[in-house]
Amino acid sequence: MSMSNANFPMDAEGRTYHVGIKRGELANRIITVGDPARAIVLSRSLDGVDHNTPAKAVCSNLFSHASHRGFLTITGRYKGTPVSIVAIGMGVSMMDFFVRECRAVVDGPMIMIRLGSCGSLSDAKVGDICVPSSSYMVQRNYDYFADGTASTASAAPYHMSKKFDADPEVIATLVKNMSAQLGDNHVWKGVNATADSFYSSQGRQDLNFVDDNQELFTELVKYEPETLTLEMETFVLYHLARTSTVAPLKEESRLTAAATSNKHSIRAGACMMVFAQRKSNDFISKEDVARVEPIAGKAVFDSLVEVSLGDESELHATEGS
Ligand code: R1P
Ligand code: URA
Repeated sequence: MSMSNANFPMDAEGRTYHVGIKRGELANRIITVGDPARAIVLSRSLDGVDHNTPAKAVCSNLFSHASHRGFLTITGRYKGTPVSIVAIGMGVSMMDFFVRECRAVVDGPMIMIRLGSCGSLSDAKVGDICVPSSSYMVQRNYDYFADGTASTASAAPYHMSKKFDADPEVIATLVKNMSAQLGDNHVWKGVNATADSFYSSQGRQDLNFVDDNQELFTELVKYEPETLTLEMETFVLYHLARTSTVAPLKEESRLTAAATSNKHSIRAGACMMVFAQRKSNDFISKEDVARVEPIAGKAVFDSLVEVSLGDESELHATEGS
């Protein structure tokens, strides 16, 4: 694969370097998930899908592209509206690749909703759905662990960022549609914490490493009493949506953060299925994942097509190619 433009690499066909998609292959309305198998489960709700397609395959009448870096993009229509599903793998860097590369190849406003899994710090049980209206980032403070520093450092071992908000209408629509599918008592609102590790910065105890995280849950709840969930991507989605510009800036009119308007080209939201109940130590069963995933997926698709994008500049995404 030969690429040009070191600043934003693309190949001769206009495919982005990591997600591997080009203009015309992606809808303005996107569900993003971690697991490619979840993307395939969700794709079964798209219009015109052949339900005899083998379980692990994408139906041949949908557009799909698997990139060399592990991203899987599927595009079709839901109730007549073009939508895409993009599986990104795990972690904040993958979310950053996804948001920036998808934004680069689509014209007009976009909506991106993450359907992920999470750990619950609240009373939400395994199989319940959490819909966070904002997210902060929990990062290991690497300096704290530098040789000879930990015992004397006054800094804390983990750093919590400021919160960034989701789009309120997207969140309200997700809560409504999730409640319709699962019942009010299985849908939770609150704040998400995105961690830079599944282990240390999510308070998991691992005696093979010095993590100094025994008090982390207490610290998180003290920092933000409405902390509901711990996972690994949502903060970057909310953060980038809130720093997205209405139209690509011209170099000469580059905005500073302080001057950025409150209008953005990306509307973002997220919801997570509770896989790990961190207070009771329960973990979800395979059967519960298989039960909840498609139902939650339908609620996300319903929300994705219900929220207005502001104008009708939606791409007519490729179908059947
Ligand atoms: C960790 O097991 C992964 O699960 C969660 C975390 O954010 C992390 O990516 O989300 P997904 O199920 O979407 O991957
Ligand atoms: N994903 C996470 O990041 N953490 C959990 O505990 C479960 C899923």
